[in-house]
Amino acid sequence: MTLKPTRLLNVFLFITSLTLALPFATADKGNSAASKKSETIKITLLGTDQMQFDKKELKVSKGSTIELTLRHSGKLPVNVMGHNFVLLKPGVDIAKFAMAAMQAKDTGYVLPKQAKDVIAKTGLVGGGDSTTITFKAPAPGTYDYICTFPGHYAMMKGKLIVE
Ligand SMILES: [Cu+2]
Repeated sequence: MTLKPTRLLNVFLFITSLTLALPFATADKGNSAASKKSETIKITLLGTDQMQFDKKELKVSKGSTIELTLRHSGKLPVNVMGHNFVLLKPGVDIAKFAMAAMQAKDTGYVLPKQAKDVIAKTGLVGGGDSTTITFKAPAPGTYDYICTFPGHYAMMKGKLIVE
């Protein structure tokens, strides 16, 4: 009794697929170890019609990637009660920064020259809108975030803690 040609072909294909799968299995292991190191943390921050962020403190682990969604939970339009999220570099004077940013209506209330003081920022959102940004967690420490819509920073600010 001899094997039929189709059967031989099947055996051959089976062995080939095993050989091909092996290197990929090893590569997969490496990838999952790397992805564990740089986990993505999803945060939803609300801005309200009462000129408030719903969170005054955000905690993330070092090395993580932050996916931050800023959602305006109110109804007021962007020109009346617009909100953004601006994460400042350490040592930046919040009041000075916000006063200068007030002039920047055309660029979402952050002057282009202020980019050097900013780690990450969103655009402005009005009632019902949301926007999402992704950025790398900065070095361990505490960072200020504010809304730079004119007059909001005193009420709308919080701390991002990287640990
Ligand atoms: Cu605001």
